[in-house]
Amino acid sequence: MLWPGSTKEPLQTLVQRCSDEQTVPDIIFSIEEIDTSQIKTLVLVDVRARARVKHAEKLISEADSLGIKILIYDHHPPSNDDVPGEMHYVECGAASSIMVTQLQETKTEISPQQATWIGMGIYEDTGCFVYDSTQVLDFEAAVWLKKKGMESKTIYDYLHKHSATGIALTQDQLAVYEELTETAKTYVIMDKKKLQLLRQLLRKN
Ligand SMILES: [Mn+2]
Repeated sequence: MLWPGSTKEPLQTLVQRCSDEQTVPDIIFSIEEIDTSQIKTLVLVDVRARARVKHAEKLISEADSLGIKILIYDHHPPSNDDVPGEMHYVECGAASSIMVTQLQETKTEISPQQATWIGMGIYEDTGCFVYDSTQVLDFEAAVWLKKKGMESKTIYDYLHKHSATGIALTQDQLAVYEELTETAKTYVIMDKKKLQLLRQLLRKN
């Protein structure tokens, strides 16, 4: 999986969390890391504008001569800058929803963890289903993922920390947040029974 540089850090966190999954692909951050002569198909997801996939430009421009087939799964509307290839365009709020239709069509089974990560794509890209671009397909995809074990709490926790959908934290702020949560200690100042007694006393006075 060739990944654009901009989302490197959150992605690394994600990959670490998924490391117990056998199906997590190797992440490649630069095209220079791979032997392009071995590539038969280039699949673009959530992008169709050539200007946004500069990191894969080498493969796109040489696709014909290298015999590489290009498949595109995207929910962005067409433009003059479209990458040439076999386009699978669906009008919906999240490319993840399109991928869910592919999983449904091919009757591919997924784990609860995979359902959670795919679901996160839908929550993120639809602003938790409130953006105007959100379509019926996004809701239907989420229903399917929920049936496969998608964990809403994990999505809430992750988006809250990493996304503009929740509280947007910078990498520095996130580091502080993580240090604080990791080093936090619990002190019991007063137990529940004493607290209730104190409240009763205060009420009487
Ligand atoms: Mn998208």
